[in-house]
Amino acid sequence: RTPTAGASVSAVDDFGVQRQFRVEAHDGVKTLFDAELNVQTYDFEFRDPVLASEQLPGDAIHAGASDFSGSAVSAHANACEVSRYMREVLKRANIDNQSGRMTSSINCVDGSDSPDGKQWLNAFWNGSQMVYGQRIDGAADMLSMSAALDVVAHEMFHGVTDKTSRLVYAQQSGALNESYSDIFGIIINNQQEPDARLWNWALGSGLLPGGDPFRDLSNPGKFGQPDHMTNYKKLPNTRAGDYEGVHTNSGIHNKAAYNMLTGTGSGAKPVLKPREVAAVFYLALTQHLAPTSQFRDSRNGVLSSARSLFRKDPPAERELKLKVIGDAFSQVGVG
Ligand code: ASN
Ligand code: ZN
Repeated sequence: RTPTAGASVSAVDDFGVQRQFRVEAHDGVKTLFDAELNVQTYDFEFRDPVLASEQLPGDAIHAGASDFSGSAVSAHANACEVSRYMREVLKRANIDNQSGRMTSSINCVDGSDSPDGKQWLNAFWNGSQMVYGQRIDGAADMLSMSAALDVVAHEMFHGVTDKTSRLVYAQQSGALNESYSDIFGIIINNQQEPDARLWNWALGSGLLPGGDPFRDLSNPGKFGQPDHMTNYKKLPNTRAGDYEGVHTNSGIHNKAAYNMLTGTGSGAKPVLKPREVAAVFYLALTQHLAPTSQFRDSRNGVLSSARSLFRKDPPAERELKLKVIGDAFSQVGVG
């Protein structure tokens, strides 16, 4: 018997992009598990994870001579990418900050939600792992909701929020919970482009039939979200009301993040680097917010984080950064 060992492999993801990722190899069988990052991906084989009779995460994914499916590659490679961003940029060791296992399940369906019991255009963090549905266009054409890195990062940051501030998933704290996930989703998805004015601000591009995304941080109104407190939607605090519109009112806080990332003061270029914005939001989320925090608390937490992170900057630079942040929130009516 040969011992299990890490191996780097290359395969095509659900968007048709060649990805490199690590697996465990044993006697010619590869398993979708990166032991170094502690990221593992499972197949739920078109069962409904909400049913009491079904047990997540499902089956480990193996490949011999044949390749891994595009859906499996997407979920695994994207989770590994978020793990690396957490480690390298945020100095966080995975979702639990203790290098704990990060688990994803693909091919999940919602039997009650989809007529064929197979198509389920959503993804969620269930309190301990990521769960992904998929789009099915015909017999063989399938796209996992894990294909989009921004969606994967969004779900994984629900895990980070769960382990840190524990923002209650209703009303303003719930909209903050949603917005922090959107913000890290977009920042991680655009990490290769240093100038945020050139970013793709849409979340979930290419996932839905027709390819339309579902939110846009630069233009929340495009998907029916408010971008200012004067248009805060007072939906009922019920499941049907999305708990007072946590996926709607998040647009206000998302737009503040967009303003922060693109704000130039009176200069020619954005004042804050994306990694600086990531750092101040991360510090705010993990150190300054609490379960019942409101939009105003996020503004104060982000400003406090910026004051401590930029304390060694020349005073004029620090003041400019703080002004861009304050203005970003004031422009959406969070004063
Ligand atoms: N995709 C949705 C989200 O992460 C599902 C949910 O948990 N409401 O917000
Ligand atoms: Zn969410």
